[in-house]
Amino acid sequence: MRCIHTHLKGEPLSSDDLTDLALLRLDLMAAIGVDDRGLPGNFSMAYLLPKNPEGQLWRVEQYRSFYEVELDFKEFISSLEDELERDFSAYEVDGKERAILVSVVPKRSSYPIDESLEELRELARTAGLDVIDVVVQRPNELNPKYLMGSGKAKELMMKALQTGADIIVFDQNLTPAQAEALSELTDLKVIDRTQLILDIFAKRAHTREGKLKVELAQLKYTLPRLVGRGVAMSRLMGGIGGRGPGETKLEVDRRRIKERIHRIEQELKEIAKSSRQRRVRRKRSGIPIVSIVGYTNVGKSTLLNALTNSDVKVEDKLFVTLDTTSRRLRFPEEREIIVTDTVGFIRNLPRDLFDAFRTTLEELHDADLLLHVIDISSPRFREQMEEVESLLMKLDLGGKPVLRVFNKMDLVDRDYAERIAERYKGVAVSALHRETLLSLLQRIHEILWGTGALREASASG
Ligand SMILES: Nc1nc2c(ncn2[C@@H]2O[C@H](COP(=O)(O)OP(=O)(O)OP(=O)(O)O)[C@@H](O)[C@H]2O)c(=O)[nH]1
Ligand SMILES: [Mg+2]
Repeated sequence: MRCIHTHLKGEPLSSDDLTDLALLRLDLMAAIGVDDRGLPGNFSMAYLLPKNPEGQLWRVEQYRSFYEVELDFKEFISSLEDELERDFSAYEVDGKERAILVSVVPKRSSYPIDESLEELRELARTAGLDVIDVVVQRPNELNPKYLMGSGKAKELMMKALQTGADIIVFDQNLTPAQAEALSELTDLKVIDRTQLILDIFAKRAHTREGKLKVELAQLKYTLPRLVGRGVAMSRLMGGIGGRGPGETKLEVDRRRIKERIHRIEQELKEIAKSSRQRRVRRKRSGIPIVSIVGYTNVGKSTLLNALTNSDVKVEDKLFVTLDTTSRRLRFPEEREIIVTDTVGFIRNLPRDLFDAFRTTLEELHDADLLLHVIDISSPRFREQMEEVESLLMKLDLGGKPVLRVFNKMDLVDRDYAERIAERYKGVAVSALHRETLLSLLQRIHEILWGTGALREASASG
């Protein structure tokens, strides 16, 4: 497909011509000048280049006269095409989608760009994306249409094409209008942080309840983005690897989605009722409940496993656990507790997901003690700790006894771990090394049953 047009004053190809060439993936963009007599004059053409070390996207060739052009166009384009084809198939790495991460932050803002991008990178990795590039834009002011300026947005799309990216992930959340405007610039998928997290949750949800909650959050996210046009819809909502609410559901209109939301909410209410009854029974049994909370990937499930000899799934990825798991832990003298593991927290947890998982977190109200697990080996552990604690406040859990558990002490200096633990009145442990858990068990015992010394902690499931 080529675009041949006239330039009445014989001017060379404009930058708009060239961006169209790239963004529309044309084979050729040509301009024919017009001479004084109104006949064909000079001639310029541009075509896309295969990947090259100079990072050139296209080549422009100029001819003084249209009649000088001697080019077997068909042959030229088909050999170029072959080259481009080879280029692109070379990109495929074990079927992973290639992502470019983008952060757009106004110059004066104090937003923690690097930290946030680091976390976005982790999220992308968890979602199975292969991050090939990270782009940071610092405009004087945000452009409401594309977040960044339109020139920069086009540049970004071209870079994506050139590097063979499949998907662009924004660290900032895009408004429905921005998501639509950006998708119009390109064939690539454009998603934001929220959608990435929704996607991970969708992949992770296993129980009926978990699946319903994630679907609810996805539908609520989708609804305001279903404005009019149907074309961008499947692209916008396809999610990574085509997950997400699925094509057919996307074609249904807003009303059907609203109905679905209503039905899910009803079903979740039923589920909540029966789990409330279960909780009441458990509460009545009088066995103290200790709930493990904390940022995602800090080692909550590992700790549950170590404490109770269980084998809840543990992985070095974000949001491995979505559903609550409870296990018993016996102390000497016939004492026992119920330990529960919960979904991890994250900064800027998408509003819809927070709402959806609120009921899961409401179980925390039954807890007699919260173990707040913190990954002491993370350079961001203080921010993560504050984030979790402010979320607990939001959930009205501020009054619960909390014990801070500084995990992964095996990865840091021992003195450092102990100093931090002392400063925050917590304990330092390594969930991977059960012999480090004694002081934790001691503290749990003290908090629940007073000071009686705990000599021999038996951690049998
Ligand atoms: N070095 C070290 N690694 C640990 C320790 N505890 C957990 N890990 C690792 O940290 C990663 C995350 O552990 P999980 O137990 O899945 O973390 P989580 O908090 O349950 O994570 P989510 O459920 O995804 O929120 C895994 O790779 C664990 O092996 C520890 O004490 N030391
Ligand atoms: Mg877990």
